Formats: sequence, C-alpha cells, structure tokens
Amino acid sequence: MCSCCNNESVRSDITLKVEGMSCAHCKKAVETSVGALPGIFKVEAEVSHGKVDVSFDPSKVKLDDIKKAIEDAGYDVKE
Ligand SMILES: [Cu+2]
Repeated sequence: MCSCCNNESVRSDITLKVEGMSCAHCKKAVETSVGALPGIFKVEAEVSHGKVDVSFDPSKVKLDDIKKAIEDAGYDVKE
C-alpha cells in the first residue's frame, strides 16, 4: 500500500505533561518549537492544564525529539 493510502495508521496522538508554561507566550513558544519538527500534524499547548497535545507521524519524528523540542524551548516535560 502506498503511504498516501495509509495515513491513518501512521498518526499518533499523545498528551504530554509540561511544567513551566504560564502565559500565552509560553504556549506560543512550545507550539512553535514542536511545530518546527518534521511529521507534526497538530500541536496544541494548554497552559492552564500544563498539557501539550501532539499529533505526529512516528515514522518521521520520535517522541524523544518532541520532548527535546519542548525542553529546548525552556520547559520541563514530566511524562
Ligand atoms: Cu509565558
């Protein structure tokens, strides 16, 4: 099966717990940092809940890379 017919199975959804986000700027910083990675379909930071929802293609980007992008932006990933 070609990759364009197989999109469903290569999409992974996760929610990470992230500490240190406190305002709209933090939300933007996390979303920009993660969004710059390859294979990211969607990233949404919820500052008030300390969560970041990410939809990604695991064949293009690893979970560790996503965590690292958040840490590089200056925040702590708890999970
Ligand atoms: Cu902030």
